[in-house]
Amino acid sequence: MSIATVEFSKKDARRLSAQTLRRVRAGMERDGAVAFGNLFPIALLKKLRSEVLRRHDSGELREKGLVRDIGGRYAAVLPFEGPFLNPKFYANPILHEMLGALLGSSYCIGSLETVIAMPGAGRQHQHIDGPIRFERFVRGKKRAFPGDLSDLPPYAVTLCVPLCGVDEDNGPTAIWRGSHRAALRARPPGEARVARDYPVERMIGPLGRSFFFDYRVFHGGMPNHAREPRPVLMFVFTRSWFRDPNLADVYPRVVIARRNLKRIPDRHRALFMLAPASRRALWRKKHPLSV
Ligand SMILES: O=C(O)CCC(=O)C(=O)O
Repeated sequence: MSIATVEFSKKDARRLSAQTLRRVRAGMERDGAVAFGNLFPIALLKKLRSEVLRRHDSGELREKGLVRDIGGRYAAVLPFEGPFLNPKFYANPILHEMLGALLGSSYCIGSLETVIAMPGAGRQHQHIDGPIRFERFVRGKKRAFPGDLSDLPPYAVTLCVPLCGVDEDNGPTAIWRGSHRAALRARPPGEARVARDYPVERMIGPLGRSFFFDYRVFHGGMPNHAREPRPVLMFVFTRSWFRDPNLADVYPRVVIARRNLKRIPDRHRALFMLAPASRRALWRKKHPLSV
């Protein structure tokens, strides 16, 4: 058994079948991850890759968007500009049908990052993204929520889009299949326990393969032994109320200029609700009636 792969065809571009949606939901429930073939056209992926590598090569990504840089692997927020403003990317209808089936009707973009594993990057620690724990602090002691949150439906899903072919050598993302079901226990398992109880799968494949993973699934980047950097996109979608605590000090999490936001069709605008350009600014301008 391994993580399910759904291959999309031209037929799916019109409407996903109920059976495909069921496969996606079942795969996310069972493994906390599902892989896709042909979600995006290769020509678009090549444009996204050029844009990311241009910003990487010029140093601009690190200078302006750096979120973390550990062991030769860095993550940076990307602006919705150039090819990232193409609706075939951010408003891909197949993608949104699947997201609706997982996150309900009111989700939004949580962030758009690229993670670049440089040649020589080491193994990243196993982790989950953005846990919800509902802890309490009572008389100086942290108390975990005693109930079992394992059955919660997903509150955030990442679409990982590798911008190159990924093999065992150049730093695939490893996913511990099914571990999302253990992540929100009152006592979450440690690294050794996860490795013992859940099978690991390295997400390899040619350019064009992408995958969803539940925010709660244990995962981590593997070493890059190749000579080229390995860029992936981490396109995060969250229920509208969720904010990733790991990005607490990152502002903005969603970067889009006001003039570009105006070009986004109305039906997609809510996706960008976390961008500062979408927010109503209060107490900023002098009110006409104030003295
Ligand atoms: O580099 C990867 O494959 C995974 C990156 C990741 O999970 C992270 O940076 O949090």
